[in-house]
Amino acid sequence: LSSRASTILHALDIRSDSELAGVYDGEWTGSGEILESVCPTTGEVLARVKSATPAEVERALERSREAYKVFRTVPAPKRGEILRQIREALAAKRDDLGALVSLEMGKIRTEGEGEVQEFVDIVDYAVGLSRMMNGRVVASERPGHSILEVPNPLGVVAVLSAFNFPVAVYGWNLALSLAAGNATLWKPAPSTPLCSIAVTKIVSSVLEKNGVPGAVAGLVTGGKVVGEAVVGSSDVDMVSFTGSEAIGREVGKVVQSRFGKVLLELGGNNAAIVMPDADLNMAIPAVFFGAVGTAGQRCTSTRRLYLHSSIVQKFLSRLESLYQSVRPGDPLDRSTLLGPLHTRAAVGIYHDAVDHLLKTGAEILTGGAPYTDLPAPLNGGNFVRPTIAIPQEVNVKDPVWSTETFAPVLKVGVFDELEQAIEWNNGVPQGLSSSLWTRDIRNVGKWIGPVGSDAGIVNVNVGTSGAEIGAAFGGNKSTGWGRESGGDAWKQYVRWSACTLNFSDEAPLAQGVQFSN
Ligand code: UN1
Repeated sequence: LSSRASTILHALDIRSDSELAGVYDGEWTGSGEILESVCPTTGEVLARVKSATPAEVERALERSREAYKVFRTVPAPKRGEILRQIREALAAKRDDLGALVSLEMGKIRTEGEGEVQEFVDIVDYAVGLSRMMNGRVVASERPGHSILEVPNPLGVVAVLSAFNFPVAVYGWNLALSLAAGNATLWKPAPSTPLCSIAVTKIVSSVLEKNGVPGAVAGLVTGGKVVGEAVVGSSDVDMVSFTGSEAIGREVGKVVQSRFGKVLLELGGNNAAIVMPDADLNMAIPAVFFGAVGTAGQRCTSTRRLYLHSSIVQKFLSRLESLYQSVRPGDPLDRSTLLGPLHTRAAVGIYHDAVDHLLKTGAEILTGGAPYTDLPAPLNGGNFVRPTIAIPQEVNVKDPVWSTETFAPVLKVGVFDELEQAIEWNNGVPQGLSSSLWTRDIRNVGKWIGPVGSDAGIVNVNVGTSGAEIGAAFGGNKSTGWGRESGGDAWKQYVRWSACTLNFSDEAPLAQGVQFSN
């Protein structure tokens, strides 16, 4: 193993000289198919992980259920105290875990660390929540009666997370699920097993110290078969899935058909709209980060840019020079802004997208090809040039505009009226994030109101990506309508009971119904 990799793995107590156990259900096991963790920057195999067999998935599900039965009786503020310790344990490993995210996923250092920070933040939030997951008392129409809406723990929550946020998105779910008194079973993306093992080690050591069953935060690594077993299991009360629209559609159907709860976080195809009065000194760097940050691999990445006709030239020439200043490099190196795509397959997807743009007559302003001349060891990585393309026309029904390409390809369209740009913003199947740049309050009112953006995230003078944890995160339409992280998202992680209590000596029926003569 390169010293670059071994230092990081060592700091997180991950031994990569032998095959690693990829299943945790209170004990570390795993005897299934081998998953290779491949560094996207160099192509180096970082570790080989033994994923879950069907029998191991079964056992993990059983243990999760048992763990839930114990954990649901722990008072919520006590669960909050455990969360507080998890927060401390994560914060202590922030740099090492952030580096592992960069090593295994490929995002740059500050973003890898930011991802761990996002986990820390949501755990902080959940600590507070543990004393605030309140139900309510409803006025009853009957004398001597009272109605309570009571939140109780839900059961087992399965989290199927994506490669692009291999730590934070699990964190969003784990934090709320723990506060709510559930057991959580994590099925991470098969290409980021090390992140999930490192996180599970940190979390389980805190659980153990507190005498809580480890299966409260279980892990089953694996591919499609493991995912299907988890999603299809009636032992799982809620499935929280992050990934593509195509797979999300299947997950949704399977969980719905067994009447489970499902929370979907699917494709984003996010637009930024820039008005003539916008502060371009703010808007241009924000679009640059939104489109090129994380090498375009956030579900919130900016994929469509709608510019007012009066500022097109100015905007694009400045954006283009930012694009041209960016150099690919090792994401672990603090000066790098552009890391690799996560997989070889993603390079193919990038190629296909650029091909399709060219075939349909788009102008490629900059980029359009992978890097071919990088020095070793970066020549083993999946580096592509961030691309700006101007399609011939804006036709939101065309795949050029209507599909999410998980790579740094930004498409530009030109408008004259805000109404037109909003129509384009809303005209695609997805509805995750959106961003308007303006200083005119009338535009803001339009944008955030009933005739405005139909996305779940509607920003003003803030880019499409990089949301804080405080508000609920999620998207509408084919993004799946799920909400995670802050706001009222926790309400999905509990089961609600409406309890009507009668303290009187009579038993009247509601609505004045009489059933005696
Ligand atoms: C994702 O890309 O799946 O808003 C999540 C953001 C991050 C989370 C992205 N806080 O970009």
